[in-house]
Amino acid sequence: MKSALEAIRARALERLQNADDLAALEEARVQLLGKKGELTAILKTMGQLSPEERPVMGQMANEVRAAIEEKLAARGAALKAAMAEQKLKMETIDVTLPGKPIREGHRHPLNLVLDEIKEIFLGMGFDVVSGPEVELDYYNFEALNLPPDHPARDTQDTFYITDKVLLRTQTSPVQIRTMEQRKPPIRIIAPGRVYRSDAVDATHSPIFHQIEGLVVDEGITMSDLKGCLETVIKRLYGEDSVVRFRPHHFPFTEPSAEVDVQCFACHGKGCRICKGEGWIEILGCGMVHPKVLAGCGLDPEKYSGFAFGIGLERIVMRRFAVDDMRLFYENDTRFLEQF
Ligand code: 2U9
Repeated sequence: MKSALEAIRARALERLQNADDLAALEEARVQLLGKKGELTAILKTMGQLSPEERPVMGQMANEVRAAIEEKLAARGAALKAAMAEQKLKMETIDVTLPGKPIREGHRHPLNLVLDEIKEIFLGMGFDVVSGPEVELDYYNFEALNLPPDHPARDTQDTFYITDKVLLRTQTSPVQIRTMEQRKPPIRIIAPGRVYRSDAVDATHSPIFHQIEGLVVDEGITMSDLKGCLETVIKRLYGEDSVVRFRPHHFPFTEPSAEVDVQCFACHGKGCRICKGEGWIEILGCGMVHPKVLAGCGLDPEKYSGFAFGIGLERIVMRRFAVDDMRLFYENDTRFLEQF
């Protein structure tokens, strides 16, 4: 029996040493120490021993059990430590590895300049307002003193949806709607998309953007118009810009003017950038026609105002020396990521 116990101890210790995970160790524990285990089986035969041998063998069996239990605990602890170390190794982050570059988005050049212009006007006490792109003929033309036979109303230039409904050709209807809704003083800009039935080329698009503005109050004069627009242009193009007002005609303003800024490349001498003119046209403007005020329920004897219109694409093309308007709409990231 002694040699049998010794053999059990030797086999058990070897088996435990070779158990290479916790499941194998648990299986070994059940088989070695459990009710159906070898040690239990041998203890059951103790009754056959002589009374002198019994305590000796009993003590030895206990020693074998203690040795197995000790080995189980030690092997279990070793396996757990190895697992923890393995887990730590797997979770190690190499902070010296180069990161994955994140592709940064870019502001669209039209929005970049529009936001700059909005900031300038907001700083001067203007509100930014918007209105529908699908408009009534009344707001787009009639209320702006464009008679039914005016060339701008030509179906060649305007996208008509029905006789009375169209895609707005300017953002002016927003100003008409504002005058119907608000009492003076009114100081607003109306930026937005407008539509004209033009063929696409480097300088034309059937959809483009305007920023129009309107100021109405008692006692507004041409001096207010000049002072306001000159200030805006100097904020946009630099305080040393030279600005000139040139007489013009619009049906919705009287008098009307176009505003030029002296070419910053040649200082008025004429060059490639200003196409030999020495001046670059920035916007159109004028004193709101009395008929337009009256049509919106404002007494032209009491109120006066000025209005202006800026074509956003043209301004942005010049700012960034873009020579083809189509680049703004094609969403080619090689173009857009330059801004
Ligand atoms: C109301 C009264 C008057 C808006 C104006 C212009 C002059 C103008 C052009 C600029 C370039 C159109 O985009 S463009 O082709 N616009 O020159 N716009 S005055 O006048 C108004 C607007 C609303 C009630």
